[in-house]
Amino acid sequence: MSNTIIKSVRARRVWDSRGRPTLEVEMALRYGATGRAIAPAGASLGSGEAVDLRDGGGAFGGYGVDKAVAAVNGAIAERLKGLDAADQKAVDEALIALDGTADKSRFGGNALIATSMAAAHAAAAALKLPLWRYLRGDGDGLLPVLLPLPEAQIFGGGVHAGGRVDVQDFMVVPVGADSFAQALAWSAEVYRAAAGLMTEQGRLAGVADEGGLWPAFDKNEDAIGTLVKAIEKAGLKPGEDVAVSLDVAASSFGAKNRYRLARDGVELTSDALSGLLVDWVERYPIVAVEDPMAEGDKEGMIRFTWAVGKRIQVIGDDFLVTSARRIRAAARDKACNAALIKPNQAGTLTETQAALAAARKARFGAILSARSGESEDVSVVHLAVGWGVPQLKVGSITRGERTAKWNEGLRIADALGGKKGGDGPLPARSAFPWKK
Ligand code: 2PG
Ligand code: MG
Repeated sequence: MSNTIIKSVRARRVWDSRGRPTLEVEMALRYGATGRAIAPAGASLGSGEAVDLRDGGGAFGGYGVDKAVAAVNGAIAERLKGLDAADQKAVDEALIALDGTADKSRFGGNALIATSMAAAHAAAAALKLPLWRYLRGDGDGLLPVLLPLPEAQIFGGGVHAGGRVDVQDFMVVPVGADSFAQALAWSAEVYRAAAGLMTEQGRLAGVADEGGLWPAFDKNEDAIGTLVKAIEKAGLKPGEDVAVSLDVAASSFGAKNRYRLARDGVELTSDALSGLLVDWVERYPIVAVEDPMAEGDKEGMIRFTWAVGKRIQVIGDDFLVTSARRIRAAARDKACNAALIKPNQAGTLTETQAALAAARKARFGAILSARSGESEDVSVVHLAVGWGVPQLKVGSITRGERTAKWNEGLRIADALGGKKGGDGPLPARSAFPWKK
């Protein structure tokens, strides 16, 4: 009798890094194995994402999850009991059918993703495997296991910093690092150097939602300039050792043909915003730009990708919302060349994996990503390693909900490198083939 048959599913309210309620789902299998997962939550949301079920009303600003918890403890638990947790597809299909809505709004994307991930954790526990190893399966047995290349936030802006600057994430990508450990060490040195520069300029003013430094700048571009200075101050070569990556998150300050960069005091057409970003790409060591245009501005995405898509990653986040269908369409239109992969945008692991498969088929880059509202849950790191996703984005190198993920990556790297004395190679060169 299989030891991965689901015996019970229970949810509880726990708290995320913004102090908002979220839910944790715990799944118990026959013969005692258990697995649990916590739903993350975004702040800059794509309109095509799976919708979280929130209670509304006055408590917790409307962010309560009592209804989502009740959905798991009631209908979802009832339906999943007796299914095989190791059959992720069957579990996810049951969740999707039970919810019955296109946007997962009945039971909530939060209830579904926590349940879907808890099933994977429980099955891995029953088989006595680390989650990444369980997810990898047997098929890729001969391929080397790679650690993802980190993308770490140094300044946090946009809706994660009260709109203090318009661009949302100013990140570093340690393209020249030889290992996951070195990539993190370099990111930490740059963070420290950036904090030092902000102190010298009298601009150090706390941190944004993902632990990146508060962006007390006069112009958006100043943040990029300071980031490059910080890389140099850390004794690293901008572009060669450590490159810059931006998440413009343009949907949060504009839509088709009307983008208002409040910090720069300008209102730009899509064409002009593209021109501004291309200019930045030309003058700074930028290797990736995420959501350069608003989610509905396909023409703008095509224009920007045409201009720089051969040189840098143009990443779709709100634009693609981890949807296989949208990724296929973007590939046809040449509207970007990389996909941010966020499990809770899709709502289940099976749909997340389908989006990843579509990205691979399109020869897109892929970045497994956490959300701005996070917890100690480290599932995303295991998904990245287990599924062989070449890059990982989990916010800054500070704050427990972020370091929980980076540190889990270090543990996996150690476990992998134990035999050879190394700590697992990075796929850096393949993620950015135009770098050395
Ligand atoms: C993003 C993420 C992470 P959020 O836009 O890529 O930075 O933010 O989770 O708020 O969508
Ligand atoms: Mg984004």
